[in-house]
Amino acid sequence: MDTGLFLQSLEKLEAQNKDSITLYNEISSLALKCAGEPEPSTSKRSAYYLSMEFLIGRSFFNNLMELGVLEETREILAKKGIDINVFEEIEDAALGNGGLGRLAACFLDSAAGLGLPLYGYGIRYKYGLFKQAIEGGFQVELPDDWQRFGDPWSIRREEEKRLIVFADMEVYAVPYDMPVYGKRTNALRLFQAEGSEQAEKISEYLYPADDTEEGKLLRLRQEYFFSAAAVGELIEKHVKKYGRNFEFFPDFNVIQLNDTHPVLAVAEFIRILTTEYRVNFADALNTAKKTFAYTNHTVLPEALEYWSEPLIRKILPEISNVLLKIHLHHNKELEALGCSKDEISELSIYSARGYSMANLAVYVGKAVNGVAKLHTEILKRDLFKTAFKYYPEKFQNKTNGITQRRWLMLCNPELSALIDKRIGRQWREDISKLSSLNAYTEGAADEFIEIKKEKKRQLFAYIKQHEGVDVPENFLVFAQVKRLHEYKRQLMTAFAILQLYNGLKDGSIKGFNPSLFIFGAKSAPAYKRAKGIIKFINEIAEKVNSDPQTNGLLKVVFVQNYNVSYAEKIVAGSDVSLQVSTAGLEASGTGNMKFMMNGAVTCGTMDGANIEIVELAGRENNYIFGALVDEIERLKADGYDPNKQLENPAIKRAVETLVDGTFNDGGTGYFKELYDSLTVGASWHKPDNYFVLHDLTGFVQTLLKINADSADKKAFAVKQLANTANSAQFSSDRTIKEYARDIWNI
Ligand code: 26V
Repeated sequence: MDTGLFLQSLEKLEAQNKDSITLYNEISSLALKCAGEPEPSTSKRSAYYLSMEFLIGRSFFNNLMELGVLEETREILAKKGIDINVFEEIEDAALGNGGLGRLAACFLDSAAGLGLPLYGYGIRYKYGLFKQAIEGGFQVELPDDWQRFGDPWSIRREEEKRLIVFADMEVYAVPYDMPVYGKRTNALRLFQAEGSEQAEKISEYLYPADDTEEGKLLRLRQEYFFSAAAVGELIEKHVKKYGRNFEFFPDFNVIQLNDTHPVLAVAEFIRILTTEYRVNFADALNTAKKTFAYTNHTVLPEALEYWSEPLIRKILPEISNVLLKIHLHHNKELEALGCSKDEISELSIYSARGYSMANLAVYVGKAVNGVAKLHTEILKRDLFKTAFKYYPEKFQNKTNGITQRRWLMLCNPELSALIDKRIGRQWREDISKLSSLNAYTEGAADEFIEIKKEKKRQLFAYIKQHEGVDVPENFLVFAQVKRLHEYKRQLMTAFAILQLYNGLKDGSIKGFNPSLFIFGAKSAPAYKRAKGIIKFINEIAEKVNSDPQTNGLLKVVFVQNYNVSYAEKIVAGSDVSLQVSTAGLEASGTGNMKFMMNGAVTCGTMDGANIEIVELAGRENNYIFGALVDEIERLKADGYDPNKQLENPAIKRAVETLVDGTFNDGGTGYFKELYDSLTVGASWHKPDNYFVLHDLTGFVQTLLKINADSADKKAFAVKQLANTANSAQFSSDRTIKEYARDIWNI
């Protein structure tokens, strides 16, 4: 970065009579110019991260921070009479749904921060994840036209566009590079589809509904589109530099598949080698096996991808041929390994359900990793049990992480300054140093309390402005912010709040400290139950917040349009992080890590990375409840009957509000359906599939325990600070170092 040039030019910048969007674009463009182009890799091997989603959030503040000019920019603008915070109106780039996409963004940040050559490849969606409004308690989806403010952080590479060929159309993939700043400048390369009107549809929307034939086809086109563009480009670069010596390709390139969405890259790779360069199939497959690695992000069966053969054949006949060849080759290999018939059909890439992207990824991937210790164990024990039997050497764990630059330094400069004061600034370069803070959890507690108060003030002001809800400063803050899904059990939190409310009203709960529950979540547009849960929470919020008998003690707010920027405020201003998924189902979670780093205690189940969080920060500094994985498995085997739980009057009272007229779902039938899902089940699942009622009582008791413990402000702050002090392990710097060492060899 030419800092001098940037600051000089900024001083000279004419700011009068310009609106904030114009200024935003001018300052960003200036920074981009002064920072210089993304650097080509100087190390032998580079890693490429293929992902359908990159949830980068707002670039402006983060990039200026990474470039080391955020504070100076703030000051220069202030002299001109401009508050830098006006740029908070600039939209987030929400090119992702949740954890998987945000993880990809954190990884890019960490690799650049560590000076490692990692490049992202994805899709430049015209519309990111929908913007959510809450109207009458219901989720309303609005298009997210994120580029309407301009896109000053992207560089269009017209000359590097590639033609992607489908049987029925040809599409240009035009790269846009977003620089990723750190110790070195890497790039996120997003492809935009251009050509005919039909072609452009490919990069129009993130995750188009895939419940129609048309939607599925579009999704398949998206997956192939960016995978083929990425792989085509890497092969072309290799040939230009090293000729057709593809056996050396893996010496220079490693491709990480972020879940199965980019797995067609494998088939495209083999297609190009065998048809365009006449490499024989077995050699091409062998090269692929040394090039690709696969990360699994969920064990939920409904999220595992299968592509029907006729669908693939219809638009990608050559890919279909390659897939069939891989499948046959694989089967032969399995026979040679001595697999039984059943094992072969289990591992098969092709079956009656179509092509299994996961089986293909496991077969070709040189490494297969889960995203937290428990998750990886479940992969080995359950989902990929047989594959693990035959290819144990492939399986690895890589516990997720988050970048401390955005999730601590940027969103919580106050806490960062406290850390500087106590342990010096080295942690900013080497996050492992953060553990020295353990010596000051007592000594710095008072100061921490003041900082938490300030972060709450900031959060409450924002909530007041955006949701119109007033929260007094003394409230303890519980937050559950994440995608809306039954397995994450926002519904359980809703019932727990009702139990607290009932207890406060009938006087059975005494000495309760004022508490706020924050929810933030988007539901997939077609996911009826999730939408019902949003409405239910909003009905509860309305009742609780308007009850003068209790609203000095208990408040509930569902924030609209939860996104990266909102998250930055919520993680810094909360006291308690709610991570209450059914054990075994949350692969890792990464929100849990953000809260921990900002000094919130975790109230959660033994699931995903929660296990590692309490292992490191101490069980005594967190609040664990609920059934363990084994117990869930036993309950399933023994026949769990949630109706027994309804014999408990407190549970019954909370649950029956779904059907007893207490709340109104506006005639949608949402609430009755939720009630039925818990009590009678549906054709595709048993009642209370996620054990909400089973864990509810323990959850309420734990919430009350936290509430009581929080009365001793100092002791509680010590617990919170212990979480910050032990959070270095959850930096994505650590995760990226592990990928670089164990999988990428960069
Ligand atoms: C996708 C779908 C789509 C169909 C309906 C049900 C369903 C449920 C879950 C998913 C998620 C797919 C992958 C994913 O986003 N996994 C998340 O990855 C994060 C980063 O590794 C991890 O922290 C989260 O625990 C995991 O849910």
